[in-house]
Amino acid sequence: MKISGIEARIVRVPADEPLAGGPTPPGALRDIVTLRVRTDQGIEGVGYTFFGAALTGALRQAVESLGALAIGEDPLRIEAIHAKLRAAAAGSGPGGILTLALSAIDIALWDIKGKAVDQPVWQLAGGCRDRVPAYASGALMRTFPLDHLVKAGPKLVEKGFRQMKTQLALPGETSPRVEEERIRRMREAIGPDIDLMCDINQRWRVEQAVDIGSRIEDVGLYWLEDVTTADDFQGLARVSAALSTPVAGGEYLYGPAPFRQMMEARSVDIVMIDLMRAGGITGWLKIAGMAEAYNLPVVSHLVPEIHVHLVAAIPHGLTVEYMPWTFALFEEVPVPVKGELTVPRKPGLGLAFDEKAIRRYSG
Ligand code: SMN
Ligand code: MG
Repeated sequence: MKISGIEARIVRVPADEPLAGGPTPPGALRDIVTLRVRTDQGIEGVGYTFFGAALTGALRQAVESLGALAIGEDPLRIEAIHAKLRAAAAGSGPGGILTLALSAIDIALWDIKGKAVDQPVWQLAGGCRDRVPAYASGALMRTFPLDHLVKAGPKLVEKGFRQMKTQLALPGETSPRVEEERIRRMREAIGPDIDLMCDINQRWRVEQAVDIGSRIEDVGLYWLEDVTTADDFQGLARVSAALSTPVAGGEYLYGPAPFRQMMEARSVDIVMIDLMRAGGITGWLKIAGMAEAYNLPVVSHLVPEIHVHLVAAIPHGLTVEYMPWTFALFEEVPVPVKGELTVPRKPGLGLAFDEKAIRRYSG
């Protein structure tokens, strides 16, 4: 089989918050680069990537330029294609747009591989479980008023979620007391039996993370995420050592290599892997293998429609972030029942682009 053609587009989907109707700014959009990889045997793979923001045009171009180099190659030889494309981009890697673009191609190649052998990706990638927990995310953001959060949390519980994530490091004027108050109110709203995660998105300094993290230990967070600058591996390790609350991190790292430093430094208790920054499914699985060797559980970042495959594939996958940002692209997406996702049964990723939606939202 040979790759015969590729097509990349920019699709701008509404930036709404469907899980609990969060107050998102009207007209806000999220830019996604979609990719189709065609083969001479009629099998087509779907891929996509994002995080381009103002550079989304450049990201699409990178996907197109790399994709053009893959034409004529055997789509089942994914590592060989990675090596060729990385070498062709020479010094423009390993991070940034090169890796984000490579991820779109890698995802499409795994989809093709699954379709070629008539197996879903979760089975090809390890096939450990057929159901995984999922947590609600994006519904309890730091920009939303607390009044909304205390209603949204119970709404998510009503929908069957047993786990959900909020954020601290509040915008505008805040203080350790204000931060503490918000997380306590959130906990009261959902009760003691729901797993509550909290994302800081790198906004605290190390000593702030230790201070606020210590004040809220008894809230019993399931994890505290990205408590300080993501590549300050020693700083993260100080926070992890100081708190009994598990510290999660990894979504901001590009490719497998920095994860080695992060794990060696004992920076986190839970390894979060972002599919696009990891270098696609190939990179994601390598990082997951490294985490297993360090006796650390793995959680996913965004893109639940693909991460359901990956978290289910491995023995130490903890939970899938259910953040439906990319759902508008597809005809069908996985829906949790009682807080759990069941793995897709169709070959490959089991995802088909919704043509009408793609046309509606393309630039
Ligand atoms: C996050 C990061 C980037 C986009 C959306 C959300 C956040 C998360 O860090 O973990 O969900
Ligand atoms: Mg995060």
